[in-house]
Amino acid sequence: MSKMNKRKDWWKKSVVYQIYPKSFNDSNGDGIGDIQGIIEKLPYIKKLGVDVIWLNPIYKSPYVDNGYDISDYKMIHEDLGTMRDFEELLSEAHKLGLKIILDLVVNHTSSEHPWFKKSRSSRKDPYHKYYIWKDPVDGHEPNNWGSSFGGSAWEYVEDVGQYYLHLFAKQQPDLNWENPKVREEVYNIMRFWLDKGIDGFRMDVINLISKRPDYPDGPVIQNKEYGSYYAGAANGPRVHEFLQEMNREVLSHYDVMTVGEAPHTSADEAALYTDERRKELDMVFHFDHMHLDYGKYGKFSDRRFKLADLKTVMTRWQKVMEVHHGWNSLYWSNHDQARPVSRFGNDTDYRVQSAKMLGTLLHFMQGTPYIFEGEELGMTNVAFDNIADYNDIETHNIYHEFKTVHHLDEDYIMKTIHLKSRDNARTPMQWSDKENAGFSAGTPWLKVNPNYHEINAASELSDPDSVFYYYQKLIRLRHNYEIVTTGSYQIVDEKNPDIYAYTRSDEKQKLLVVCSFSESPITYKIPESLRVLPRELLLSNDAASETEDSTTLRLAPYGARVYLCKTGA
Ligand code: TEU
Ligand code: CA
Repeated sequence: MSKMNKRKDWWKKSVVYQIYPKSFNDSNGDGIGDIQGIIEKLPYIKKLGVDVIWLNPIYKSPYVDNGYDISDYKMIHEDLGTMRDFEELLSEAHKLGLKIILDLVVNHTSSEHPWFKKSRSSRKDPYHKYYIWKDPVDGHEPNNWGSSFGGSAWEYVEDVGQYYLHLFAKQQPDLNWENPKVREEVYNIMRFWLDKGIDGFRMDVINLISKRPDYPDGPVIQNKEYGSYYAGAANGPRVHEFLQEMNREVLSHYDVMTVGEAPHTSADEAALYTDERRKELDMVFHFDHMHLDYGKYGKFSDRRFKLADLKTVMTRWQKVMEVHHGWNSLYWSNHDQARPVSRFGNDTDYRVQSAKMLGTLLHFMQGTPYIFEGEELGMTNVAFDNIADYNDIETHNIYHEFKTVHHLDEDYIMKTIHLKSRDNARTPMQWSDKENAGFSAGTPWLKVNPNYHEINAASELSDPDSVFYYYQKLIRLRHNYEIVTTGSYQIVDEKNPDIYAYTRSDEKQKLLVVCSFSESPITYKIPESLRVLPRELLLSNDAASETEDSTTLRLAPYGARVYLCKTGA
């Protein structure tokens, strides 16, 4: 029975904690994180203060793409546990006031899914049209699209004499959303989980589900071998129609939250997904800030982001969502991205300070913040010397492409992998300085970051000045100050080369957030219009802040401050 509650926007005041189950906590010593392991850590998650847990895929999968290749949407992957384990997790989480959202991966399935096995058997099979098949053009692939994981996005199958589309690995065939039977199957899967009482979905590359019917060639960018599929597959002609149908048929009947992953989507396009009047999704993950350090070959580069670009991108998203009744998702990292303190901060001399600064910068913006497991500890990137120590399909593909297509040298290739591999986020959670960082009594499926002796939950829980307790304060301030949810964003001193400052305003008060990206101490003059206001220090990541006068802040390297200024009666 679906919950016919009026949909509430509880997610606007929530903070989400993302768990990559394989890497979170191993309860049975097989080296793989599992659902019972998550249950063991619910008190830790509750102590942090978050409201929602997002689980990366937990379904049956051959793990070609670590669960983003699903072969049974209604079965729990045997490595993670059983359906009873999941139901126990959901029940225990709800008892603690924690909501759980699942990862909905319906742009594609695994090639091991029974639907695909039937689809590829014959053009006449009723399931054939569940996927996207095209006849060869002049004996070749139907167009020049490349897969996200290297090679062509088309795979030829002799039995049917056609190519099928896979925007990701060839073991991840794209579903044909033009087929109403496919859409009904997806809605059925969603109701299956929603009727168990889950609290929503993160929707994997949901903006790719509607492809342009002419499947046009794409431009060859980032020195790739094949054309980009973004123009032909991102934000396609029927995507909003499909999502409004999904909302009407399923989501509107439940009190749930949705966040759609939307690569290659501008703020203006994203507003069409998240404008609550359109009844599609509550928010989307964009990638504009994730692309600021892309280089000649795209993601795998040794370029560093520029603060000016970060200010431009974040400000654009804040203003567009505000104007269009939309809502932001706020994140620095996830299971696909490098660790924030390594990518945007300083993970050596100023690791703790810069981790706290990055948390401050993000958590006072408009939107729902997402904390990826270990971010609350200031966990860092890893640097495995040998490519064989990496697991991720994307990493292995780029290694091969850089070697065989671009003939780059091993040192440069490994440098870009150290900086950008998705395995940076997937090394086991660091619980203690015990063997395997307390993650497993067995051999972890992916090596633990050797810095777990210094960086781990146990040591941070016993240190009142740790990143963990700072994140706890960030979350508490969001819960306690309505202005963090509702205030209007305004960037301050935009041209400052070292400082990112902004305000959030309502009719009576302003939040002033000042964050330094400099590795040197900075004397910062508060802009005239703000320095005259009475203000209260809400949060700071260094003690010096206690002794400041009203006009000048002396910020330590990566210093951060949050003030509440009274403007009205
Ligand atoms: O990621 C989609 C996506 O855009 C990624 O390919 C991203 O661009 C890339 O990982 C950046 O390096 C989603 C999932 O989050 C990812 O884990 C899956 O591999 C992918 O879809 C296919 O399901
Ligand atoms: Ca296990």
